[in-house]
Amino acid sequence: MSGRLAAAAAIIAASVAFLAAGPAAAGGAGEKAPNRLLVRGQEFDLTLSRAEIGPGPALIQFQNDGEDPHDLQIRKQKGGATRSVGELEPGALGSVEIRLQKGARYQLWCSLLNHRDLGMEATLKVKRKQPSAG
Ligand SMILES: [Cu+2]
Repeated sequence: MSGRLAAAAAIIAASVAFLAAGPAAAGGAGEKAPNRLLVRGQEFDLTLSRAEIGPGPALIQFQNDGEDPHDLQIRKQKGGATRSVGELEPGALGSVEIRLQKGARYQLWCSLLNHRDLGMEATLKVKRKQPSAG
């Protein structure tokens, strides 16, 4: 029971840290902050913090909320290079920076064993335009 609570607290802490480091945390003049996406994986699904994201540079974070190791693969639906966050132990957080093509769709999945077939996959849609900064 306390293990579950600790895991839940870790998830909340990760989410808060993620939200706190939003676009406003971006640095120097003229440097465009990457868009951010948090992907949470467990047995057996992937949950995206947003279904759509702006084009251009993106920081994709992968949190293993499960009880088994998982990884995260990302590839444009129409093909191209596969980027990945390597295998993570339960509770671990990893990230990868990627440049997202406007209007494209990307597949995300876990490549371990048969996890993808079991449901560890998701689709991310890239908008045609960057939403105007608020
Ligand atoms: Cu997996």
